[in-house]
Amino acid sequence: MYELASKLTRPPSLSPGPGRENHSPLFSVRMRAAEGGPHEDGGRHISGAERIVPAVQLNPTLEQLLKRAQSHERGAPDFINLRIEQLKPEAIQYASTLSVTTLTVQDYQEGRQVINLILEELGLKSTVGARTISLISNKSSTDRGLYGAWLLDAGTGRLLEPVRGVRVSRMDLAEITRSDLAAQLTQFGLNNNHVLEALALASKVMLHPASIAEVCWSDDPHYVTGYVACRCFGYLRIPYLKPAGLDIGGRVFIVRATDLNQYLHFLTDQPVLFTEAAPVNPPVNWADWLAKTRRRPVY
Ligand code: WAQ
Ligand code: MG
Repeated sequence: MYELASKLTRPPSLSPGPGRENHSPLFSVRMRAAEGGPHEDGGRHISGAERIVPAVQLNPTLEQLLKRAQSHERGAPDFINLRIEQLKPEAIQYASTLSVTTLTVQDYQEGRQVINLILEELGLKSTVGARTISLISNKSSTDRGLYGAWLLDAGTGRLLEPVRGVRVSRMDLAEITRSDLAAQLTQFGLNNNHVLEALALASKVMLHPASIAEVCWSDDPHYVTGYVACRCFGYLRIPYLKPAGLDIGGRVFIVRATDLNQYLHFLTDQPVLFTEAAPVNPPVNWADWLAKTRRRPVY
């Protein structure tokens, strides 16, 4: 009786969609691991992950994340931070992931060139693309503590604070979305954690109107695929963005002028659960894709 009454009185705008009919509390679970001490003391980043799960999933999730931290190809961490926080139900934002398209390229030099071309399609100056690529590829030993993303001002091409990088946090795929995406990605042999997690991260970043584009490639030595993401073209995977074996990767968010504190708060604190998945498209040669794409200057 009580259940029924509460359902009838819930305003229509708050009615649960797919993946959110379960009202048990959700928890943000975060893991970050480093070698040579904590990140903030200059430790070298090994691994990090973000999950949002119901209480019954806490134990298995913690076990998975601990195992991941301890079996990473980047090395053996001597610092592992695991953090659990219950989320307020009304604070959670529900959203759809970006569509996924793989643009095939021959090698990483061509891949980086394609990033430049896509950023120019968005109306960005060519210096912005060049700066973005040089920031990630020249990530240096003085950036040892950097385990987040750089913010690059689209207008001035300058780095915004915090120079040490911002960590996007409190986002995950709902179970229904994870299985939907897994089924779609499997068709193209792409069903792996790197793709699922990067897609959740990029989709969260693009929910904020100040985000124009994100460029990323992995710091895992043998994961050479990266992406450029934006609202209009979605998540564009590029199979080669660095030579194999290199442990340098990173993220740059290209942003328009905005209230920086509010932007950082959204990226780090706003919980976002993806309860819908946009399509995963078949791979396409980058030049064919570009020829069919209408220029979308958003900046
Ligand atoms: N927030 C901000 N920056 C982050 C975060 C985060 N939560 N996680 C990682 N980074 C930054 C950090 O500087 C890392 O060094 C860098 O990104 C790379 O992180 O479609 O695996 O976790 O096939 O190594 C992309 C392609 C994979 C996936 C990206 O990144 C696909 C990847 P990694
Ligand atoms: Mg990594």
